[in-house]
Amino acid sequence: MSEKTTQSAFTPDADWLAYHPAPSRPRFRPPPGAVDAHCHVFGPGDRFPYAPERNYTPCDAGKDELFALRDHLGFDRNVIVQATCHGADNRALVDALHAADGRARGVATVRADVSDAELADLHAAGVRAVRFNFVRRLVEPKPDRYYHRIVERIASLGWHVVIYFEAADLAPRWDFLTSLPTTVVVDHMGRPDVTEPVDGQGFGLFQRLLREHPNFWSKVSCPERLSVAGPPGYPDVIPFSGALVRAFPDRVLWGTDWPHPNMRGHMPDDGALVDLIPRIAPTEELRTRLLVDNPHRLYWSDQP
Ligand code: 0GY
Repeated sequence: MSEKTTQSAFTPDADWLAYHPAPSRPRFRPPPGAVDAHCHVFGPGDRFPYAPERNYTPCDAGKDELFALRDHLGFDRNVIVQATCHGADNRALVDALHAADGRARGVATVRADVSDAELADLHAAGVRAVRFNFVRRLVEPKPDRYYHRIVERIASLGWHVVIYFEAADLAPRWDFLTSLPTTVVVDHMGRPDVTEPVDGQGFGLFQRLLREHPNFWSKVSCPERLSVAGPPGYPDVIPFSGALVRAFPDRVLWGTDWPHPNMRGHMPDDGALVDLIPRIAPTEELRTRLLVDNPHRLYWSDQP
């Protein structure tokens, strides 16, 4: 990892892969109102410094680039997820939400001692969830009671929880996860090992989580991160995301994950990712639920 600076400008990690400079225009046209429900903004670092406690330094990927990608891909709205490189400093996220003119909602990272005034400001900007991240290469997870305190703080706002964990964490964290009283959205299908069968032990347990706990949702995102087979079709991931779309059509979300932090080996073409949607959601009805109805219900229910 390259040296981290506290200056106003930041040097990306030496092995950092920048987002695709010219994504293709997808052949699949998303339905009106479609939402990219998992993407990030990074910096720009001279305006919104990266957090001192971060585990990586990305290249800047700001709101203007994100909104240009949204339009290029044929989407209408974004759900912008706070990334660990900004820690619990949500200023870049809030700035993007204000600039989006109602066409973006946010998922913030807050500490357990967040003030009511800060929560109210985040809500006014368009934040509707907090993110708990248990991926150890990104953050040091805290004791369960820390997250429960945050859940108590957000309850009155009607927010939900977005969780990022790896497949091996599901069994040990089962009791904690299933104790959460809010809607819970799991990032990237809980990161299955796609060399195992869809109905194998690992992904079987994840499907059981959704089957037995109707407050759980899943993002059917990140084929590029999970695939062993690789681009452009990521064929080994399609059965996993397709199974969730079919089994839980009202509790799935789709996102690009732009600007694809910490990708190793290759950077996906965002247009090619969009072209995979009809393969995981083969009917118009499934696609409308995945891209429009579900994210609107979760993030824009207070607004048409
Ligand atoms: C993602 C995935 C990653 C990073 C983060 O907050 C983050 O830094 O979520 C990752 O490295 O797998 O969803 O953006």
